[in-house]
Amino acid sequence: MKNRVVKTICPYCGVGCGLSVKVHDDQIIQVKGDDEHPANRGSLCTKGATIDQIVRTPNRLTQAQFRMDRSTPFAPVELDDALARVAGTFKSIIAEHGRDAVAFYVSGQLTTESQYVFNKLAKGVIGTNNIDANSRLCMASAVSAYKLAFGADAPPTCYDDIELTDCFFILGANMAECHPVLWQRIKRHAARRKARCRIIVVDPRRTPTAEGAHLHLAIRPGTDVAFLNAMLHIMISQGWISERFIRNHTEGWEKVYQMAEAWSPSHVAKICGISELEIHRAAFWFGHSSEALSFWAMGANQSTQGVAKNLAIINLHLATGKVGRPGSGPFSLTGQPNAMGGREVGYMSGLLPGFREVTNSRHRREIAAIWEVSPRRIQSKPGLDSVRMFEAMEAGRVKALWIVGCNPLATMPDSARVKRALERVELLVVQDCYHPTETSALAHVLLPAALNLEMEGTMTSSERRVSLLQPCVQPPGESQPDWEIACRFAALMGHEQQFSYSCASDIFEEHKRCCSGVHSLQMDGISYRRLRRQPVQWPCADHASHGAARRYRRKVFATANGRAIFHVTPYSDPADLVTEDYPLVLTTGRLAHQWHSRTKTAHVAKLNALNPEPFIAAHPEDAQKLGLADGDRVRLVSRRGFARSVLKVDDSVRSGTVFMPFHWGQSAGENICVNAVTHGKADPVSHQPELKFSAVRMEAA
Ligand SMILES: Nc1nc2c(c(=O)[nH]1)N[C@H]1C(S)=C(S)[C@@H](COP(=O)(O)OP(=O)(O)OC[C@H]3O[C@@H](n4cnc5c(=O)[nH]c(N)nc54)[C@H](O)[C@@H]3O)O[C@H]1N2
Ligand SMILES: Nc1nc2c(c(=O)[nH]1)N[C@H]1C(S)=C(S)[C@@H](COP(=O)(O)OP(=O)(O)OC[C@H]3O[C@@H](n4cnc5c(=O)[nH]c(N)nc54)[C@H](O)[C@@H]3O)O[C@H]1N2
Ligand code: SF4
Ligand SMILES: [Mo]
Repeated sequence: MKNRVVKTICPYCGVGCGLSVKVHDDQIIQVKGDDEHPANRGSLCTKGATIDQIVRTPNRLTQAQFRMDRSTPFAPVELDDALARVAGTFKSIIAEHGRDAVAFYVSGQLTTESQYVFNKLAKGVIGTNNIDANSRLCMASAVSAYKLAFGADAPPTCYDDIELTDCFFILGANMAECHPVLWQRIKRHAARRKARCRIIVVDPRRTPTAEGAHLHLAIRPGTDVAFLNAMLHIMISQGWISERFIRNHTEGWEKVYQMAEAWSPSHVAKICGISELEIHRAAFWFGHSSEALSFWAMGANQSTQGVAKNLAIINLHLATGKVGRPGSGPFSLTGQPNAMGGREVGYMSGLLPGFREVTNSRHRREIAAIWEVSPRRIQSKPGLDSVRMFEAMEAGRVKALWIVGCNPLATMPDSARVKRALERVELLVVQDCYHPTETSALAHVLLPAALNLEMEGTMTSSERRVSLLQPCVQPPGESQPDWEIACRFAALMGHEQQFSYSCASDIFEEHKRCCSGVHSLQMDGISYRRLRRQPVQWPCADHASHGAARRYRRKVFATANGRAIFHVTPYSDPADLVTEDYPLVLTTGRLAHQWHSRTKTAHVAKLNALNPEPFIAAHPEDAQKLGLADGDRVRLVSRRGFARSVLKVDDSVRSGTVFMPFHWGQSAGENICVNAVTHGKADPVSHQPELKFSAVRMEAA
């Protein structure tokens, strides 16, 4: 057989790099960056470059498996048999306990088509809004903030703004490790512009990103809102704001102006544990540069102040008029490869496709018409968000859970609680590409999913760019694209007609209909045929036009009166109390060469050589106070549980703060999972849990 070259998209992060994959005889023989893809122009990071090794692993789940109870081993079954059993149990649970006794937990790592179909299955067919996504742990706060400030979700910016800005303001994002290809672009641009371009990084750790910055503000974890309010305070007092922009294009300024007055830099310097001068410098560079581009990720979103942090960043852009023009704007980074697709299809518990809400009766009617179901099928009350979904399972209210593309036992906060919840449900269905994972080991039914590299579909990157995935190799065994499994199930539930798609493109066309007429999300100009030639950004009204690289160019926002809205952002302390018993702050996060719970990266020798094992990083002063030395076995104890690892004495974390990566789940060793320590308290608006702040003590293990 001849070699073929297939163009597809990296299955890892939200940068959305194009891949050019050489295939021989159903085997990937070479992976390169796609020179023509605008996200990466040929570049790749270590993860993208090694995807050939995650495809044919010994633990690929290639067949459906079933067991009556968790004490017996799994037995292989035909996929349709497995689905028939799931359908039977779903029906009897619904008959006895109602539709909300079942729930779905889905993923930003699925294609848009799969996300769309699962959402339709839950909200339209079964009639429960109990479908939520791992995005709740990831970008829920950004979604809420964009809607509040601009009237519609999604960043107004694009990657090409990188080469047009004078100031990068990076807060709570470690781009060098988590969005490496974008970071390379930032570094290249800054090097070219020399003193005319500044990089500011706000992070309690001196990450590789902070090492590459001109100014690193190592604020105390959780104090961002105070810091951002002080930046606004300085910009107002120095006259670096744009009164014209504020007057003509915004509302709510008066209250924010008054609020900012209270946040003097001297006061805030104490709260944040940095010097006043540093705040002045950051404000000067942001306020004084012609253009400023803000990037943020989990250091902002994963917080009980997640929405306020987002809004406080957006306030800076609105106050200076640095939005809706090339080189400027607020740019939240999506983490997963297709978290943005999930936003389009509305796969979280309160949303419907096309930026609609379940609480809005017109929205329900519009979507019910497209789904060909009765509008009464779609419930008007938001379903359970992820954290509450697991609480409801623990309490026995949710009795069946179907997980698609998530590993919550390893990745949700407070894993003891997650385990109790998963063990209590009468039916746990896990649809994954691999088995065992921490979560799949507790399942009753396993459904074999194809990998992104084995299917057609679309994914949308951080910059709203839709790219086409094309199958490089065949899915092994009986594994199938997630959407096909959902459609087969829907047929068994008596809804064959509404799920009679012959290919992924049929689903995309239906998804487009949901977005048609929604000005800020139009996709009418995007089709598989067009995507085969090149990826396209939305909104894109028709085939003749390019997708919009930037939004709000005319300074007309998606709010009712077209004005962007300032929001008052009061500062409050994180939820978990730091006390004598729990004197340290644990923050958690990522390493450059591992991906989440490692179901994929564990198979790649090169990546494991680079980030071989878990550790707990602590400042030398904190280690010394406790009489601990580098390499000691230690454990972190919180009010929920503990996690152990090897101590890495490291002055790159602030004194008083410790850091542990969350890549190693329970299967990597006993008591090794950091999420045994974290808690589920969440932002009151976005319901995103505070994975970046837990009070702990450290002790010798
Ligand atoms: N290599 C790799 N890349 C990935 C992933 C991966 O697993 N591995 N996952 C992808 C996904 S899903 C996501 S969501 C993104 C996440 O990308 P990032 O958000 O960049 O990654 P994190 O390490 O979770 O957190 C970022 C930083 O927030 C800092 N931080 C903690 N608390 C605070 C705080 O209170 N304030 C501020 N300002 N900063 C704080 C941490 O020290 C950390 O350096 O990465 C994506 N890319
Ligand atoms: N302590 C702490 N915890 C965190 C975070 C943190 O910063 N700190 N970050 C949070 C964030 S931002 C995120 S996004 C979550 C991620 O949380 P998860 O999504 O739960 O983590 P993954 O390990 O990526 O799990 C994905 C699962 O889906 C499978 N999978 C991959 N691709 C597919 C597919 O195409 N189809 C199917 N059916 N299965 C697939 C994988 O094998 C794996 O088992 O973790 C969160 N948890
Ligand atoms: S930067 Fe992200 S999308 Fe690009 S190759 Fe690396 S993991 Fe893949
Ligand atoms: Mo994420």
